[in-house]
Amino acid sequence: MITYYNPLHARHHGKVEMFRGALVPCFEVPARVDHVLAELQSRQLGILQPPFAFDDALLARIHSPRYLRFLATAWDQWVALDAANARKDILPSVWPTRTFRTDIEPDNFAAKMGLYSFDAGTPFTAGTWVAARAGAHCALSAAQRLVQGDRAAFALSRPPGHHAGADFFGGYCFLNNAALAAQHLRDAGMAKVAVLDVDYHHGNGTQACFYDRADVFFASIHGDPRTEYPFYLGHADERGAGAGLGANLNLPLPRGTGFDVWSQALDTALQAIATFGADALVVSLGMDTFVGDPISGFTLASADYSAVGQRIAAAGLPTAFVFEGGYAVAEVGVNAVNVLEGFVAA
Ligand code: FKS
Ligand code: ZN
Repeated sequence: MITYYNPLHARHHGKVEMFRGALVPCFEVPARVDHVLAELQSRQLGILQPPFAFDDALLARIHSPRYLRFLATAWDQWVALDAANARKDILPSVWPTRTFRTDIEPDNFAAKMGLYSFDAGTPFTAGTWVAARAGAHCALSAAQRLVQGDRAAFALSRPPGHHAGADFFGGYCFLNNAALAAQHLRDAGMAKVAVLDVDYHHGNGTQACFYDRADVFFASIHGDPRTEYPFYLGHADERGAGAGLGANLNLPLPRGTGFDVWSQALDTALQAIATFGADALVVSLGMDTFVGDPISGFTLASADYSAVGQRIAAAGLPTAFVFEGGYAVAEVGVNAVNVLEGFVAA
């Protein structure tokens, strides 16, 4: 399977995130991708290729121009405030909640950070834009590979993407790689595209990107938002709006759910995608459903991931895998590559 690996991923390396009233070391670290890369190489599964050259205009197919302008200049704005800022990550601390205006971009930098974010767990660092942009190009490249007729491709990059919306970052995500891949498949002429999100956390950003559209189906299996991040989206009654009604499927599951029940949800999601009649599939491949994950609550075992890959392959669709979460760093490589190997073997 062709793998688009983003060597610039390590330029995004947050120091701390806000967690339970304290700044704690980031969970989303460069070593995550290094472990997947090492496992791909030791099993000789991924054929590494540099991404295609894409015009950044493609990013604007999903993200708003003012948001992209902000991401591209945020670090320079931060350092311009105070040269000493260069040694610190940026974290937002003020947000426009209900009744506030979001149509006017404030001049104040902290206010801009809040306008374009939704949590204090997502540090913006010196290399965040460079890493996120290259990662998005990897996801677009994986999609392009399907356009050229490949059965599957893998975008191995970070930061992840599925929490990022048209004009906001959060949940360690800045550019929505899966949404960009799905949109690219649409723009290349695939009439119907499905996104299957198997990360532990609901892909609120991806859902929001396509919620009122009939051409992109979004299915997600995740921790129940009543108790699990990102909390404010991902309920079962969110079925899409307008033309998109029926093209959104949320399958929230309680903390503690194991592979028996989780895999039934996977079959439900894949059945819905088949009924939808997708021409291609984008998988938001989060590995934080693993029993050993430090911030999540499902109990999948490493061996289960081979079966996940097999079941996804059985859908018979051209499939772009896009790497998302997974914080049991030592096991994330084995688990992710188990999915890919299960897919290839099927
Ligand atoms: C731990 C605090 C929750 C935010 C968790 C973000 C999860 C991100 C992710 C992604 F795929 F985007 F990386 N902090 N109780 O895994 O969904
Ligand atoms: Zn996650």
